[in-house]
Amino acid sequence: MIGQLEKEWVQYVTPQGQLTDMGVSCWRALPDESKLQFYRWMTLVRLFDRRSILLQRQGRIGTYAPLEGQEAAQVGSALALSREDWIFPSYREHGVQMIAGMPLSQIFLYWMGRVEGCKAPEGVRCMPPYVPIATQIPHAVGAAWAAKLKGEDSVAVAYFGDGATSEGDFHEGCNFAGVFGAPVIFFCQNNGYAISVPFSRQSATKTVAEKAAAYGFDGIRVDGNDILAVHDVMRQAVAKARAGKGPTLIEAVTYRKGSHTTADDAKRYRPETEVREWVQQKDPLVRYVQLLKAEGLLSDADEQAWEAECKERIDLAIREAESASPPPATHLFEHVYANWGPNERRQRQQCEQGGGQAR
Ligand SMILES: Cc1ncc(C[n+]2csc(CCOP(=O)(O)OP(=O)(O)O)c2C)c(N)n1
Repeated sequence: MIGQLEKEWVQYVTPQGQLTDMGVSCWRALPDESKLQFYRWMTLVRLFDRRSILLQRQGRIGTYAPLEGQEAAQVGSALALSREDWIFPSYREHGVQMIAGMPLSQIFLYWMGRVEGCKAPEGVRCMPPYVPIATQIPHAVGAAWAAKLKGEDSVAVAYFGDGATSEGDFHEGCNFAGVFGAPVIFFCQNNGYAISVPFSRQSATKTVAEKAAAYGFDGIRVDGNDILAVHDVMRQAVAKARAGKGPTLIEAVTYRKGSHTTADDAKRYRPETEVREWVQQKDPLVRYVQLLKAEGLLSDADEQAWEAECKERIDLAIREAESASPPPATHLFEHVYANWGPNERRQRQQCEQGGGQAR
């Protein structure tokens, strides 16, 4: 069913790692350092993701949302943004968070259930992960509109999945953005499923991108496993928003290789042949490495050296996150109610009397 969606999209690098006609000029225009940066970030993100799943299995972090398969969509889009842009992620955007400047240790802290994992360092314009589906969309539109009213140059990006397009927040956000010309980018990673619900049960239109027409702005569909194409499409959407030409809806067609979260079993609802095709033939990192090697920009030794460095960075981040002092149990009561009722007051008091330490 995902196969049926693969019509009329932007693709610069084929699954076999070859440049398409459209891809050649984009590739020539990019400096080598940017080409290598794409590879380095995708590798770091993938190794972080694999390690997180191991940590979850060892009971060292809580339920985790894997992203393997979506590295090109996340890295390619995030690298087209600048520090003044506002990012509104869902719970699967660890790659986007890293590029925005969120330290790896803080991303681990988030998955350990720590409030410290939500607060971006000063100057990092990345919101905490939004778990209630699509709620980040109107917030992103609001931030974009505010920037426009203030005469700032920044754009806002809402990251969400195909499932989010069924929520009212998506339609309200798009409608408002279209009417007011807000400098916002709606970046949908269509990974084919909302937990177990396939895209064909999510939408009566064949694509997400075509929905933009109803709101009066551009929608574009891109091979989300092709980092070169994703980056270029996002770069153009950002330039358009900065120039005051309004929003864009980008549909990056991709696939989550693993389960929805570590609490899910995707084997129960996805055909094995479909998974095999995406995993073995369409992987975003494998195809890009093939291209870099064919172009003489990456060797096996470079690859090994970079993977070793990523592992060191990840180890260090885990050590930092695990050495953080335990949170007071009273944190349970923070950031939930503006005004406490008698039950919350009593429970908090009991908690303080009990020593107030979690664990
Ligand atoms: C408002 C709301 N309804 C339901 C849920 C339960 N839920 C968690 S993830 C999810 C599926 C989301 O799918 P999609 O938007 O495609 O993103 P993906 O997980 O595939 O990245 C649902 C329904 C939720 N978190 N929030």
